[in-house]
Amino acid sequence: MKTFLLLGANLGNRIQTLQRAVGLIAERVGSVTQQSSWYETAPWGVTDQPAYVNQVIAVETDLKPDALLEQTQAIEQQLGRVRFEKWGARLIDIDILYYDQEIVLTKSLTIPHPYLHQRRFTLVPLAEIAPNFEHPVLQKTSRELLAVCEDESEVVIFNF
Ligand code: A4P
Ligand code: MG
Repeated sequence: MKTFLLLGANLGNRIQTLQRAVGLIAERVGSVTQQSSWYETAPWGVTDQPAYVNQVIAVETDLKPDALLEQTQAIEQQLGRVRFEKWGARLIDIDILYYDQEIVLTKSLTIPHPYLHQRRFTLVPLAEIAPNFEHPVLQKTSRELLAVCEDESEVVIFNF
């Protein structure tokens, strides 16, 4: 199964945290087949927090969605994530954007990710690596979702 994951970090050494997350995902989730550029993005939701670095990766995995979530949450824990408030600052956040074309709606999991189409910090890196992947509910490609997205928050390629 091909899954797309969104990685986000806005505290500490953000790039190093993302690189460590990709390494752990490759060990525990499956082969990482694509990685977007790193993007520095204005905080969305709670705006009074540092800028994020976001990246979208594609992973080929044998894990079922619930086992995938268990692994991504364990990796968040291992990388020292402490959750202070919803949408607030964090060392690392890993969201499951897509799991093939499947639609998953359980107590702990909503796939496609419910805010995917509303946030430029997700759509810009996603459209970079998967411009023609179709959202199974909205039936639009990443490129089409980005074209109609009303979010205007800043998303720029990360510069050292
Ligand atoms: N959950 C349900 N569906 C999913 C899914 N598809 N992927 C559940 C991952 N988790 C999913 O998430 C809370 C619960 O969501 C999980 O326990 C899981 O069962 P969380 O990551 O623990 O909490 P959170 O991240 O504070 O809340 P939430 O609603 O996930 O927030 P988001 O949507 O992750 O937003 N601004 C910028 N620029 N870049 C960012 O990356 N991220 C956020 C967090 C806010 N602002 C941001 C960014
Ligand atoms: Mg999250």
